[in-house]
Formats: sequence, C-alpha cells, structure tokens
Amino acid sequence: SSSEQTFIAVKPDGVQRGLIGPIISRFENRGFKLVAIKLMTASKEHLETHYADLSEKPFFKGLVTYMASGPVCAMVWEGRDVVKTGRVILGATNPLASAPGTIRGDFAIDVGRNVCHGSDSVESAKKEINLWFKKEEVVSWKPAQFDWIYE
Ligand code: YYY
Ligand code: MG
Repeated sequence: SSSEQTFIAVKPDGVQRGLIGPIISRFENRGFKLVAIKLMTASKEHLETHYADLSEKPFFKGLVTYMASGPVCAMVWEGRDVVKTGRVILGATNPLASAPGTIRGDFAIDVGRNVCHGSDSVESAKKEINLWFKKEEVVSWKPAQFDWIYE
C-alpha cells in the first residue's frame, strides 16, 4: 500500500560530508513522502539495540563507535514499496559493489563509511521506527502531488 514506511538515516559521515540534502532529494524526487525527521547523536546503547542482529559480527564494536561519533539524520519515509525501493536507492552494503546512481555507489567507498542506513524489511522498519521515533513525531499528511504520483 502507499502507506508503507521505512526508516532511513544519514550516518555521521554523511552528515559531516553535507549529504543530508542530496539523500533527502533522492527520496523526494522519487515521489516518497517524508513523515518524520530529526538530527540526533545516538548513544552507544541505542545503537547496540538498533544493530542487535549484528552483535556477534567482528565489525560490531567499530560500527557502533562510528555511528555514535556524531549526529545522524534519522527519517521515516512513506510510500508504495518504500522499504525495498529505499534499499535500491541506497545501493549495496559495500559501496564498491553499488551501482552508480545509487547513494552508496555515488558517494562512498568503504563499507564502514557507507553514509546511509535503510531498513531491510517491513518488520525491521517497524522496529526501527519505534526505536528512533515517538508516535507523535511521525506526521500524517497528504502532499498536494499525491494524486500525480499514484494512479
Ligand atoms: O543493511 P546494510 O546497512 O546494508 O548492511 P548490514 O549487513 O545490516 O550491516 C550494517 C552496517 O554494518 C553496514 O551498513 C556497514 C557495517 N558493516 C561493516 O562495517 N562491515 C561489514 N562487513 C558489513 C557491514
Ligand atoms: Mg541492515
């Protein structure tokens, strides 16, 4: 449905490199709707919860340190198939394997500095949105262009 939601974040490297605007533009230009956004420096505890599934990985500690090193721009985007399509817009986890035209394929090189995060399933999107945002921070609104984007 056109009300599917995903959690997208510009990571600390993306924020420092001035990529909030370009990343937002890719989702806006596609026709997706921004329903929540905030800049926050996340605690290690918060990030350990966010990345709980990866806690056994060798890169986990470095990942949490990097993600806690500065502000991230946390967002919720809404639209038809936005979880899967958001991952396509982001590109592959390893930027060197990401196609040009994707965010990681255009703006990043190393896997540990891949500038953005996107939920990998509708189920994890729900968990991540609940972790990063209070209910009242997610805004319900209808863009004027809605009927020009959806048939
Ligand atoms: O969902 P996605 O971000 O594309 O990849 P995940 O497998 O969930 O890993 C999360 C995060 O961990 C990834 O964006 C970079 C980092 N990472 C890493 O530093 N080294 C790896 N070999 C794999 C992932
Ligand atoms: Mg992931």
